[in-house]
Amino acid sequence: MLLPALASPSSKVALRFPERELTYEQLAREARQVAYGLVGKRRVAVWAHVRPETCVVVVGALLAGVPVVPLNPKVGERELAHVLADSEPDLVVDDELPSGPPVDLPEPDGEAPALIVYTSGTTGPPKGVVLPRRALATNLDALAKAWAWTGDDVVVHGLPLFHVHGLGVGVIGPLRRGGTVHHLGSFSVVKAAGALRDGGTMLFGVPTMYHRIAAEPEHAEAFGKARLLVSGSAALPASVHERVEQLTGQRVVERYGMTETLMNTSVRVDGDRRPGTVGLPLDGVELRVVGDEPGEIEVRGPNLFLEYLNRPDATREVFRDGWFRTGDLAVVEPDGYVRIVGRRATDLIKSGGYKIGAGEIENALLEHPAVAEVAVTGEPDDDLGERVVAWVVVRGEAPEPEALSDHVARLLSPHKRPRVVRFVDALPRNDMGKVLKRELR
Ligand code: MLC
Ligand code: AMP
Repeated sequence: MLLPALASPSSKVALRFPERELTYEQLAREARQVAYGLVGKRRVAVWAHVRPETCVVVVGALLAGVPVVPLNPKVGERELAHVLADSEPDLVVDDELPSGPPVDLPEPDGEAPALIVYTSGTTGPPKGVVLPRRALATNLDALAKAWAWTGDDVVVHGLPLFHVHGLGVGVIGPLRRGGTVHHLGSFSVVKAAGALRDGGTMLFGVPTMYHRIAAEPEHAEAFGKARLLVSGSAALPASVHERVEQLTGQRVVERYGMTETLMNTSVRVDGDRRPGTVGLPLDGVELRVVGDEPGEIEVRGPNLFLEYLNRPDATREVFRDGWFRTGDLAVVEPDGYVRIVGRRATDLIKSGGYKIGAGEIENALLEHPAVAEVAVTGEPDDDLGERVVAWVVVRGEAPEPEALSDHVARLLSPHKRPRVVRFVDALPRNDMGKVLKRELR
């Protein structure tokens, strides 16, 4: 059973959001009502606003065995059109929740798709990653073991609910344990500190959030009290790790995951929290580094996704003899700790913990009338890890840089917008006409 705490629900708080709390009894009742309204549907999309209703719909769909596509509430028109055309939901849930008398349904099969999460590639539009129930169940249990995570834990975070970090690990995780999610509404250091002072035991965040925590020493004592500070979705710089330790007395636990694999490795609660490493493979996850070190990380195990929706070609490409090729480059230290040192594709950018494909942004910018040629790169950024930079050859008069950023935010998503626009006379190209991005950096 994926969510045992909902089968015999208690009066304990399951979901705590700024505007409303739901106990397990309330959540179970509301989710079973949603489940009634979803029975028989092939797929449902939900606008993943940060509010408890999003979790109620996701849980209702999990009870009903209907795969859920979480939609970024700020998604732009082009990206939304793609996600809807690709996933073909027979219902898109926004303000009005599907409803009816609460139903009890048999537990769906472990191989049944649970979530379809869209993730960027280097080129083309995002792909829908189809995650089965057993991936969620086994992965959350492996994390529970790694972190001694129980129903007594209150997980605090301010993550978006349309990715596996915030929704999978951050919401379904605590619900599987029978514990509490305390969502901040949106991330701020002050709100995170307040929630930890108010009973929070674990904090989940991306490195950008820890960078901001390290920059606000007046709240250090609250973070020092947490049972566990966990970072993931991008590399936590050693300098941030060390600064957080100096300020709070706590060393951040780093884990490494991916939409297609959920979590692969983590430092254990009683393990050595070495800066720059993501710990050991989780129970049940097999990990190997292929080729000369640093080599590519490949993983195998019950944590893996089923396929990219409607993309058998792309699915085939990422598997080698049953092993999933992550594209991440790593070395393994003598004691087995994994140290991620880079990425195979230069056209993937991780900004604020979001994966962003350069090609997708280039295609969007080329639709702007003032853009003749464009190349998008990622540049180191203290706060975001990397920032999206657009190198533009203009057609006619140069537009305001903000106009190009807004164009991308409107077509794709605000987090994909270029943070810097550089106008150039020409792009460096090789004899074949291919842009030499390395020369732009
Ligand atoms: C600014 N905004 C605009 C805009 N400029 N909106 C539209 N058009 C424009 N031109 C708005 C934004 O919408 C937002 O609104 C606000 O301004 C600030 O947005 P931002 O610039 O994106 O915020 P930023 O400071 O960059 O955000 C940092 C952050 C965020 C850390 C809070 O990057 C974040 O939430 N990251 C989490 C990503 C994540 O969950 N990744 C997990 C992937 S799964 P408003 O209203 O929001 O303020 C994965 C697997 C694994 O990786 O291992 O976990
Ligand atoms: P996504 O496709 O958004 O799920 O992002 C997955 C990618 O994020 C991985 O392939 C890694 O490149 C990166 N990532 C996640 N966690 C970590 C980590 N702890 N350290 C370094 N990179 C990470």
